[in-house]
Order: sequence, then structure tokens, then C-alpha cells
Amino acid sequence: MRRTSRLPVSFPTGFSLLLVLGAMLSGSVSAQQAASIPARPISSPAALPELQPVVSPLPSLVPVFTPQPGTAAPRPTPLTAPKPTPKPAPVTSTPVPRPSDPLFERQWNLQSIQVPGAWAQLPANRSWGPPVTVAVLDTGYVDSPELRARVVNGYDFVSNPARSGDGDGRDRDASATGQYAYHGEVIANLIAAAHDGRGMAGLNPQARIVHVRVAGNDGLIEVGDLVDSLKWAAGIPVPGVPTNPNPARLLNLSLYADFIPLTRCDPRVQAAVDAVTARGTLVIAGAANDGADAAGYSPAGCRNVLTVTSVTHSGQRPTYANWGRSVALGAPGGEQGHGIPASSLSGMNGERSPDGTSFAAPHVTGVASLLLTVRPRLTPAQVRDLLTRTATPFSGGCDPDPARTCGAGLLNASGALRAALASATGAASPGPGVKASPAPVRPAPAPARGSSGATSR
Ligand SMILES: [Ca+2]
Ligand SMILES: [Ca+2]
Repeated sequence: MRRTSRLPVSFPTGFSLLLVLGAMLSGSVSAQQAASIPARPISSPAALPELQPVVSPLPSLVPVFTPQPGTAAPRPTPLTAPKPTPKPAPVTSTPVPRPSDPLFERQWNLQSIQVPGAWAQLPANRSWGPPVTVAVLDTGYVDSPELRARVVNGYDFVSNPARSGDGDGRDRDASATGQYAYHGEVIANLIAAAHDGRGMAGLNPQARIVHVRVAGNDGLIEVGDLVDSLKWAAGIPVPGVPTNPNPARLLNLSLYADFIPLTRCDPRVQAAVDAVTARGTLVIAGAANDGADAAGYSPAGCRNVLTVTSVTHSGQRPTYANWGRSVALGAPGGEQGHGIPASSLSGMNGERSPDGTSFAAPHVTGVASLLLTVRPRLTPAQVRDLLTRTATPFSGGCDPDPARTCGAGLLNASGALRAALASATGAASPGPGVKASPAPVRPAPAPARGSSGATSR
């Protein structure tokens, strides 16, 4: 039976376009469990919350080093004269960080894209560079203990009170409500969960998250709300809404249109993406979950969007995952029964393992945030180039049909960070030891235009 990503709702009339979250509801969490998520009403503050400078030390990326296999255990001093022992071999490589968070051992997704190898290249003294702000345009704010002082309740852009679930339209409280509240929570945690010995380990535990609520209680999104959310998240003024005091460098869009005629990127979404890109903000989107060509989807098929499809534990594209020339990369999205482990307040034992391209995209967002941490001035096109040219090609392609491409390959966090650090491109200022790159980062190739009018990259 063909899997479907469509949420079990009847589409209301009167919308020019609706978008549906790319959630693949995992069988491990029932709708009843998900529906038990408590709403967290937060009184409207006088001003929008601003991310404050972190006064306490950020959690270390490498709080605990677990002995690696083969590491010699301490031995008692022998009573007899010891034989001369050979000198230990000089250490030639940096220990691979192993966060002590209990879920880390099951986070296969981090291993498959070599995230620990990326962490190993970062300074252990927390002097990575300025934290990167990431906006998650999704179901809204959940007060995740994985994020604490690094998350803000951004803005609620759900304009229709009949679908908002909070009794009103747009307002300053982006708190998530309803059975899909976990969706944005998991995405934010994948990007930025603390390495604190509890729950999971995020890709970038220094990143800051701005939750932008764009999906209603039913998981549906109106195009006007999405367009305004995109602009606002990047710091572009939106009429009637206070300016975002925490403009983001990266926007994660784990959502897509999947019931309009799937022929092209919606021009309204395209215009917003272009405006955001012009401000130096990169839009990263899931490819969608229909096992179809992503070119006809919004925002997956839009120009200037870094579109991500899913890869399973065994390195294959799952049948649900979209494909095609619009797809830039693959990243772990998992499959039913073998999803992406993550902390979640409403999940059984505080965790859940959903699957879908919704959960592939934040892997790319998290790695992109690491690149911007070490090279804050990278442009969206330069980030895209670093991520795609360091990807691990799929052996034999990701589908027997060569038209069903998954882009450049599987995301390689370690390779991308190595390439960024080897170049001065995007550096805040060339510091000692930073060599100018003999080969500057190439700009993204010009998009080609297909016969359908859809854009591809
Ligand atoms: Ca509201
Ligand atoms: Ca944690």
C-alpha cells in the first residue's frame, strides 16, 4: 500500500493554497498519545522576546569522553621489575566526541552523516564563534528542556481562528497546540539539543532557535501565513507584525504543498524565498513524502531552496521520499519502525522516533549552522556549495531509475566542516593560521528550468 503523508483531515474550503506538514506519523506514537500534549499558554509579553547573551557557559560539545574501543585500561603497577615497555604511539588524531546523553547511542542518524567527526574539528574550549540563529517554521514553540535559554517563542502566524486552536489569529504567542505539536519540537531538538547528559544530542548545541508558528492545529498551512513567516523569520518587515528581533540565518521548512496541482513552485512562495535569500538567509526544506518528483512542490521545487530528501539507516532512499533534480542532498529521514530518535516531551519516556523528509531537512540545517559558526559570512550559495560538494555520492545512485536522483549524495557533516575550515571564505576575519583558499567556494549553479515550469537545481 502506498504510504501517504497527508494528515487525516478534510480540507476546508476558501483557501487559495494549503500546505501540509511533511510528517510521517510514526507507528511508535499513537494519535491519542500525541493529543495529550498540554497546551502551554504563555501570556503575551510587552515586547517580543529577544535572545539574550548567554551569561552562563554554553554546554560543552564534549562534556564526556567515553573510552574508545581498544583504549587501554589502567593497569596495576607490577611487583617485579617491569620489562621495558615501548613508548605509546603519538596521538595523531583528535578523539571523537561522544556526548553522554543516553539517546546518543541510538542516534544512528548522527553516525551516518559523520557528525562526531565534525564536532572533533571544533575547538573544545567552546570558542566556536557566535551562536547561529535558526528559525523553525512549523507547529510552534514547545519549551523543550533540550534548548532552555537558547529558544524563543517567536510569533504565531496562523491567521484563521477556526484552525489556530488558540482561539484567535496572529499574535505574539507561538506556542504549539494539538496533536502535531511534537513536529516542530523534534525538529528544533534535532538541530540544537543540548549535550547535557540527558535525552538526545543535537547537531549544534550552541545554535539558537526561533519558533515560528505557521501550521494550524490541523497541521495545515495557508500560503499567506507561510509567505509572511518566511519574511519575518529573516528579519524582513511584515505589516501589522513587530519586526523579528532575532533574525535567522537559516530557515527550516519541514512542510510542503501536496494537494494543489503539483506542477511548479508557487510564485508567492518563490517571491518570499527570493527576498529571504537576498538578505543572506538560507531556506532548507524537506522534499516531501509522496515518492514523487519534488519539482512540483512548494517550497521543495522553488529556486534558492536547499531541498533535502530522506535516507534510511541502510543508506537507501525510502519509497515515500520525493526525488528529482530539485533535490540537493539526502539526509537521514528514516523509515517506519526505524525512525530518527529524538527527545520529545510528549513522547513515551520523553522520546519518539518519527520518520519522513521533515526530519531529514533539520540534519542539513544543523550542519549548515555549524558551517556558519566557523564561517559566519558564508552566503546561502556558499553554504549550499560546501554541503553539496562534500556529500558522499550514492553508490549506484539512490534509485535504479537515474531520473530519480537524490542530488549530490548523502550529507557529510565532517567533510563539509573540513572544507569550510580549509578555506577563509566566509570567515569573520582572517585569523592566524587561516590560509586563504586557493580555490574559492564556487557559487551555486544557475537553476535550470524544466518543461513544467518548475525550477530545479
Ligand atoms: Ca493565535
Ligand atoms: Ca540532551
